[in-house]
Amino acid sequence: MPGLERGSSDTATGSAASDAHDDHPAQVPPELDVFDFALGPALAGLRGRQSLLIYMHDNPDPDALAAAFGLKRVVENALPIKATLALGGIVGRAENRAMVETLGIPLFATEALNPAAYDALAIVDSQPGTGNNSLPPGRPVDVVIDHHPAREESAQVPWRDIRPELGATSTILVEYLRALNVPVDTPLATALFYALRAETRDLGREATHAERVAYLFLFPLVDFHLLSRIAQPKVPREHFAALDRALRSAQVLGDLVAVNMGSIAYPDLVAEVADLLLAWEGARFVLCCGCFGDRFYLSLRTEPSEGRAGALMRQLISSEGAAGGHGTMAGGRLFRPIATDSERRATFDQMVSRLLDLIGRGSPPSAPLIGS
Ligand SMILES: [Mn+2]
Repeated sequence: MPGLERGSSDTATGSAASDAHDDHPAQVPPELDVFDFALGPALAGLRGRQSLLIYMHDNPDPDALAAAFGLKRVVENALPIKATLALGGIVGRAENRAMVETLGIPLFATEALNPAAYDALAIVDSQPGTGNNSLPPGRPVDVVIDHHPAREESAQVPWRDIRPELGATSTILVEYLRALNVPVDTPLATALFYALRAETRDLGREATHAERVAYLFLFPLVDFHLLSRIAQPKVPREHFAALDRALRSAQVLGDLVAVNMGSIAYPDLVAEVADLLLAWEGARFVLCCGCFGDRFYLSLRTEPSEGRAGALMRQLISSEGAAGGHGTMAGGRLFRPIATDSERRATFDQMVSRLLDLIGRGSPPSAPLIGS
């Protein structure tokens, strides 16, 4: 395990990375192999454990799925440990379901898992205490790898690699795989590559140099035929019915487009529609809401010049729910159950007027985006 040895010989000022490029200077240009996290000691901290349960945020997106898939590969290569991916919520979006099925990402529903049977816990693309994951309450977490702003609850986690400056959690996993020289097979490379594309909209949204480096590393390893089956999935008729309803109910309020989708077939449909509508030339903000069962979900998108979606979503939801996000994309869910159409309508109206206040737009006239 060269990674462990490199890591354990780290000094306070050294890094695993500076040693790593000495090992294979011919393959890896030095600037591609530099990262700040001391991976060796982190892995060494898991020595003696036999089973790692890896959580993502609930209703995981491609970045969460690929990061969990990557972490499984990293720990299973470096240690005699077996890792299991815990799925909270559902994989709803057609692309994400295609990703899981096409690449064989092994997920186990949290309802069917007993966390007490695992002697280590990890979470990727989320953190303890965010309210958007199914981590067992009260149990210490051993690994947190994320690119959202660091939370107090993560401070005591031994393997704590939180880099809010990055565009994707998957970037961190690519760096681990490279530093440890773990072979990256086609399914894993394709998963990580799709995650980078989806999370950063083809490197155009919040992507940094690190994402571009990871993208180039993965490029020759990707199966583009599989990738296109993921990116252009076949969808059921209901998908178009949902889009039709969403487009017809989209309201324009100045430069905000707000959509009350009512009852939705899966939670991340709100994010899908928010992404779609931000393409409209008149939109600087898009807020999309919908209920999966009695759970009220929100998704917010902003133009890059208004890059404060995460902060806006936290203010919007305040203590009434869980919120998370970055500069231009954020999501949230309310804690209280919202069961009826009229409750949905009232909650939606309340969220829209709060958001208009937060962005200083007052109460502009409302008009449908399309139709009459
Ligand atoms: Mn992410």
